[in-house]
Amino acid sequence: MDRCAHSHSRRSRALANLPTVSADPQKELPVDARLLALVRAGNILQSELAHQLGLTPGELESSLEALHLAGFEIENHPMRGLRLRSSPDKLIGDDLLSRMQFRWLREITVFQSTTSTNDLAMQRGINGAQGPLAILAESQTAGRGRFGRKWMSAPSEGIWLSVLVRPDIPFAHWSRMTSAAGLAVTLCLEKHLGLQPTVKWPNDVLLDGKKVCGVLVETAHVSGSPFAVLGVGINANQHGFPEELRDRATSLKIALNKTVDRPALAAALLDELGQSLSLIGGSFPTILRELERRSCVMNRRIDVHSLIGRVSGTVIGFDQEGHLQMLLDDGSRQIFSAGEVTLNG
Ligand code: BT5
Repeated sequence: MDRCAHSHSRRSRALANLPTVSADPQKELPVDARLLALVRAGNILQSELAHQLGLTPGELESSLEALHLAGFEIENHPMRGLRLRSSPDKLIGDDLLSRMQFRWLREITVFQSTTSTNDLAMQRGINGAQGPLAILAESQTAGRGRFGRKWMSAPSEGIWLSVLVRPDIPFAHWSRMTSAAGLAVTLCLEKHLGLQPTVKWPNDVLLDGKKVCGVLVETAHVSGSPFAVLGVGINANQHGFPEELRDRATSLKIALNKTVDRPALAAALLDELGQSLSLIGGSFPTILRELERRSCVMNRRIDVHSLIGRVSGTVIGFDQEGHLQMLLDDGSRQIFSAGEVTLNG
């Protein structure tokens, strides 16, 4: 049974009690998201804050109280006014909204625990949700990768999220979303954390040759209406991995030797995903160019394991859909739309 996050708050409209927050570009942001954005931006007098939010002093007090209960430290200086001093290491919809620059999602839902955020987003798509919407979870009990493989989702140490989208481009181009998501993660880690990740086709983001992120794009058609669920898992604050993953997996904390601010990272990632997804139509060559620069398989000798078996060769590029172009050892050229890559040499 899925449990929604942060059900300890006192008021009905408290950020913690409502797992789903509206980010609909047509509507104003929820009041707690606007409040957080204002007190994060710098000091603001309580009266000015109430005025900007359209709240009575009593309503503002109760908002501040709810945020305090949710773990936000907002200091109130008698002269300078209110300022956000710290926020909790929890993923909270209003907090994410308050940090995002782009309003491209209609809603964000955060679950404390679920089977898989991809399952939930799939279900929303099947039920007819238009999206775009994002579903995050602090913990997944059945996180999955491709081909039904298991994705280890350490509770409260990663970013486990899925986005439901119905891209306005021909279905034949939808596989571009895997490339778009890989680039979004990579740019996010570069810009936000100063890291230099590489992308291992088709769906891994690596740091120091180890996997820090996996992408799982799933599509479905219901009543003739297709949708896609774009699942992204980022290892953020794990300080180690079980034996079977130790030599293949890493986390941002391991790479940086410090704890990562997950809410800030999640918001930056959602922004980057929105930007990348907006380029999968006519601007897809831009994504490809950026990906090629960051690809750890480009011009490399690799083995590809796919439906046709295992072949060896050299990567010569990516085609206009982001598929892998290879020069095989027998001199022939081949394009792969899916498969598992092993680097050689
Ligand atoms: C992937 O599959 O890399 C896609 C992972 C997508 C996970 C996200 S989390 C949010 C959303 N909800 C879900 O249920 N899934 C998505 P694949 O390329 O098949 O890689 C799976 C393999 O990666 C496993 O067989 C392990 O070897 C390895 N692995 C498992 N957990 C890992 C982790 N936390 N970090 C690094 N490697 C891992």
